[in-house]
Amino acid sequence: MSATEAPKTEAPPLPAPRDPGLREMANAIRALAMDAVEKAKSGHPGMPMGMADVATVLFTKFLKFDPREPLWPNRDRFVLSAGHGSMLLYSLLYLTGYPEMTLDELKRFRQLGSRTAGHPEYGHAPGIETTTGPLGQGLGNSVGMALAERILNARFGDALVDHRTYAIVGDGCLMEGISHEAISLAGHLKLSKLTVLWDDNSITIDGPTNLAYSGDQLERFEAAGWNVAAADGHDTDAVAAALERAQESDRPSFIACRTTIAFGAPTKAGTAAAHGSPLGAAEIEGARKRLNWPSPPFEVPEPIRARWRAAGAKGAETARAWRERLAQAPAELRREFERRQSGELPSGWREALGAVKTKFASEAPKIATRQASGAVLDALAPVMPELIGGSADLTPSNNTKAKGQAELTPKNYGGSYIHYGVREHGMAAAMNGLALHGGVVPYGGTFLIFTDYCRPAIRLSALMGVRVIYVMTHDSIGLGEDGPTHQPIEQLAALRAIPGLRVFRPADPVETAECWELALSAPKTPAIIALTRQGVPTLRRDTQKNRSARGGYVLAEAEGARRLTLIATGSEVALAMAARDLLKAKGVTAAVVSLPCWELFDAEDVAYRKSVLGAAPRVAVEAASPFGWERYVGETGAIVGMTGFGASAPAEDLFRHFGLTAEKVAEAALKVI
Ligand SMILES: Cc1ncc(C[n+]2csc(CCOP(=O)(O)OP(=O)(O)O)c2C)c(N)n1
Repeated sequence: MSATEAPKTEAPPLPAPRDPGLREMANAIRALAMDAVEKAKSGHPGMPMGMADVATVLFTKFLKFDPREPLWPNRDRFVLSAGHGSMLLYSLLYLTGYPEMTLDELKRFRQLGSRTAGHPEYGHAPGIETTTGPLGQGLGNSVGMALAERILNARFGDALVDHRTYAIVGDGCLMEGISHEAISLAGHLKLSKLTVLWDDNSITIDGPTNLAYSGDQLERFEAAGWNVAAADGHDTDAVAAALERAQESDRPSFIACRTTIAFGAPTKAGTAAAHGSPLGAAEIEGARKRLNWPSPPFEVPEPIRARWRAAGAKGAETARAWRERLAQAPAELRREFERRQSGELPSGWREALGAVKTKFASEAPKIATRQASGAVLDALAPVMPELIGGSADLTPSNNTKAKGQAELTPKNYGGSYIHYGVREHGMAAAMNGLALHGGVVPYGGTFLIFTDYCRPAIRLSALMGVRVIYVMTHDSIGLGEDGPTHQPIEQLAALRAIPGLRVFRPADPVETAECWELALSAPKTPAIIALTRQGVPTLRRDTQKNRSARGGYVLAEAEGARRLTLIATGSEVALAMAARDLLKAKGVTAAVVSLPCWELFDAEDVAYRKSVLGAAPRVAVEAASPFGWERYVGETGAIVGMTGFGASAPAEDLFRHFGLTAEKVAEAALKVI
């Protein structure tokens, strides 16, 4: 039998459920999932049908939520990491009474403009805490959410912050590499209020998991410092008992829930055929019989619907009691809590940043922009308690730890600096979770080259529109001797290709402060700040305006009629300035444009862009792939960049070797005018 072929014989009747009432409620999920997938002619019925019992126990007995107040800050977080099972989440939101998740939305599953996208999308409907679908990401997010809870609990106390985070993962989530980073980070940090429920059904798309996996997940989690348990995922008592025990653990909890994919389907249950295709009319009819669910499609019998609604209504009282506690909290604490929840930054942060900028402009240091970034953080950390920094084991290189920032440890969740370990992907996914949770503003560092190790999570930061700041240093061949494995070439272009992400590459210390200001003041936009390892001169002496805010600007106008425009970013802006001098000596008047952020510049109106770029021929300079620069230099311009990989040598030798010198830029310029 092939993996997707269903057995011919019909399965025997289902064993009697432990709790018929709960089974009926779970069957409502099963029916809605089958019907919605069937109507859409696409989707994944197997997972929701398999995990329906587990989810019913979680949502009726454990999860603290209020559909009428879905953003209540102290709610438990629920993450469906196995995002292909989205109908599980949508059914739960509908059944428990989230007003925006209507039956009509379920009927419009996977259709354009519906709230019920193929995979859960953050922002489409209240109750969807994060975007999932790329397997394992949700698990990574849940670690960040559980961490945010501990951080805020340390600051605001049990009365205001005391909730749990639950994630449902599948075999796929656990096979993905990111799961390793996520679970070992959570275990290390002893995130005891995180509970992961595994849909242990031994099925993936290709067939049984033993085609590709022979490890032991319980032992694996245990080795990572988790509390582990196993339960029959269709035995509601056993699931409830395991969830109960998880509440007592001083470690994060992992519960393997043994389930049958597409539980109830007569011939496809337990097979890969039920993973990602509509079951088909005959199979659905058979499932309705086996599950004793005679109702027509999309109809939930009133008594069962009423029980679900009652379960959904339970949280209102808990939410009300919490609001009362907030109202009774000392005024200053309450204001600070509310400010942090809203994402509004504290008064004084711009002044603190402005002071560093002024200092840079007056002292004009020749320092690496990573050092300038470190100085910015030194100034911001004391006035921005919500800043939660970290690095994937490159703290001294990334300059990410501000003076006075305490380390966050399992003994001190009040710290604001996280040693993420060598776990770039886990760090990025956790930062998404931190930002989604709210109350904190995460930033984290590694080398720019290793954005490749974070990319799936960076992409989701952009897709969701969350304020995560990636501090990515060692941003070109300027890092020198570490060589081509460490020298980013195509990374800037690849990051600029991600919609909704802002890629900043500041030229000097003043621009570094400006880019930080821009990254922080965009509450719904993630940012990459690409920073140099090597020293760069301070080019900007003016500080009145944030000139990086328009993405690009004329740093030095041509002396006389402009015959050429040199455009550069980061460390190459100084190089362009030197080329401008060489050209001047040859009688060519050139302007230099600094372009620290393409995305902001492209959002400016045509008149502004034209005024900056000018009508004269253009030459772009960036020690990276030329990919994409054509848009600014046109067909008649030139691009001085890196057409291949770098090499291992001192930085100055590399810039010379690869033709990234003022002389070469001037030479290229003379050819285009
Ligand atoms: C990173 C990533 N790789 C591949 C996929 C495609 N995909 C979706 S579900 C799935 C199999 C997942 O198996 P499992 O988690 O066991 O789900 P189940 O079959 O039990 O529903 C795959 C490979 C994906 N969504 N994300």
